[in-house]
This record gives sequence, C-alpha cells and structure tokens, in this order.
Amino acid sequence: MLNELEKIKKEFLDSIETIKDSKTLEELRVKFLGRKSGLTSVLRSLGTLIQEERVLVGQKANVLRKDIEARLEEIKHNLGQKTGKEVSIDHTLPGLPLSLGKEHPITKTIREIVDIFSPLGFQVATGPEIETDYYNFEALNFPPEHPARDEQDSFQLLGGKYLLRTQTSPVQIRVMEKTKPPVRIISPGVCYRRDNPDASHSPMFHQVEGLAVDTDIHFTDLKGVLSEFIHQMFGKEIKMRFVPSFFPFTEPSAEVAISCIICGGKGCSTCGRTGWLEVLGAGMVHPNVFKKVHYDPKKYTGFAFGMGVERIAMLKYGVGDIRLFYQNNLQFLRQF
Ligand code: 2NL
Repeated sequence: MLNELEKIKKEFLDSIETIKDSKTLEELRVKFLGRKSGLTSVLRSLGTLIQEERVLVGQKANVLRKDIEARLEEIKHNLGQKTGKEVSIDHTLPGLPLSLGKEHPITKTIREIVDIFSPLGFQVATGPEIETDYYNFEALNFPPEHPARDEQDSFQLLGGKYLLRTQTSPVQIRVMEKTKPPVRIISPGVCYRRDNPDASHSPMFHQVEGLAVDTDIHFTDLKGVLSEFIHQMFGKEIKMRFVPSFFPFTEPSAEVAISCIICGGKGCSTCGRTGWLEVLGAGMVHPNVFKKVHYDPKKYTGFAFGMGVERIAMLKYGVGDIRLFYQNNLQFLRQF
C-alpha cells in the first residue's frame, strides 16, 4: 500500500508538467482525486488492513491527497494569472461604445463651399503650400515694392528661395499655365501670414479662391455666381452688396458684404453698427495676370474671388474667436 502511494505521488508529479489549461487541469483532478482514482481505492481498502498499518497508510494517504489538492489549486491560480481565462466573461454584455470622430468645422465649411460651387461647374484644384516669390506675388501683379511682399508679412524659408503661400492664388496660376480657357476652378487650402494671433487673426488659416476664365466672362457673371453662393451658404433672405476695393490682381475689384446675420441689417456690435459684414474679396482678373500665363487679355476675360474659410465659419456658426478652431477643445469641436 505504501508503495502504491509512492507510485501515485510520482505519477502525479510527472503528469502536472503536462497541464497547460483548465481542461487538462480538470482531467488530472479527476484522475488523481476522483472516485475511480488510485488514491480513493487505497482509502477505501483501509478497512482490510490491520490496526497499525491502517493508521500509517491512512495518514500518508491523507497527506498525499492534501498535497495533490494544494498543488492543483496553486496551478489553477497560476493559470488564471497567466491567461486571464479563469475569469468568466459574460459574452452577452453590450460592448464598450466607440466614440466616433467627426469633421473639423473648417473641413466641414470647406466641403459646404465646394458643394455649392461644384454644381456651378467649378472643379477643385490644389497645389503646394511652399511656393516661390514668382507664383505667390510676381505672377499676381504685385508691384516689386508692394508691402505684402515684405518679409514681415510672409514666412520665408531658409535660403530665401521659397516662402509659405499667403493665399491659394498660386494654384490658379499653375492651372492657367497648364490649361487653355475655359477655366473654372476653386482652390481650397491652407495659407500662412505673419500675424500675431488674436480673436480674428491666425498666422495659419484657410482660404477658398475661385477663378473663371472664358471669352465672354463679365462682372455680372461674378455677381450671379457669388449671389448664388451667399444665398446657399447664409440663407435666401440675406442681402449682398459690392463695395469698390483694390487688389493688385483684379481690376475692377470689390469687397463683398452680406446683411448682418445677427441683427438683420439694423446695426449691432457684430457688424460694427453698419448692418453689413464683409465676407470676401473679388474682381475681374487683371490683364497683367493673363499676360504672365500667356492668355491673350484681348481674347479672354475672367473673374476671381477669395474668401477666408475661418471667417465664413465664424459668421455662419457664430464663433467669436478664430483660435477656438485650433485648440483641439473637443467640447467646442463636438458642436458642429
Ligand atoms: C480676399 C481677396 C481675392 C483673388 C482673390 C485671384 C486669383 C488669380 C487672379 C486674380 Cl489667379 N485674382 N484671386 C481675387 C480677388 C480677391 O481674395 O480678401 N481673400 C480673403
């Protein structure tokens, strides 16, 4: 009987090496502690033994049983820690909600602008943010001493050959260089100007420019297209007005304003008590710009416009500070 117990012990110690999961663990538990196990049959046959043997074998058998139980318990604990599988999982519980991201208000506004101009026949054109002085200023008829060329107003890249574009017009120049009229494009994108940030200025901002060139483009076409844009963007009831202005690259030039969306034109703090809000600049493409891209200014005419996306978004959504767009404040961004 004592030999039998030694054999069981040895066999048990050998076979615990094979335990790799809770299933093999349970199989061994049944094999060594179950009703049909060797240990159980030793304990059952104790009655056949004489007094002294019964006490000795009985003690040894119970010690072995406790050892086996303790060892299996220890292995079970370790398995649970290693795999985590011993923790029961309720697979019917609902999952953790995934928080979906959403469009940034500036991206959203660009998309809304594009969605208005696309059906009017304007194709989206994009181009480099790092530009040369030629594409950013010279081709756009900026006089050599124009203050906008000043290093104060644009970011020059080391070496002096390149700068960060101050508007997206260089894209339109590049398109005109490559394609013959008719041209109808809008160019959304990021621009950079050396400005100190405040509620209405940011050194990095977004712009959408538009350009239409053909043999018979007139100021009325510009007015019709922008009127459609303003009414779709801000509402049918909104009034629009053109105020004479100046840009080097357009002649004549105009500043376009809309009746104040806050006070309806009566005058309030948002519109500076004028009843009007400036929303974009526009005009007829200057003949000097056409000459730069080898378009014949006697044959072709065109209109162009440019708008700041942040300004449009601020007016449309009632945002009082441009810096809110760049601070990754989710409480702000989730509202759009
Ligand atoms: C503004 C004014 C404007 C343009 C941009 C343009 C481009 C070419 C030729 C002529 Cl290639 N003009 N762009 C024209 C008028 C105004 O932007 O205040 N933007 C925020």
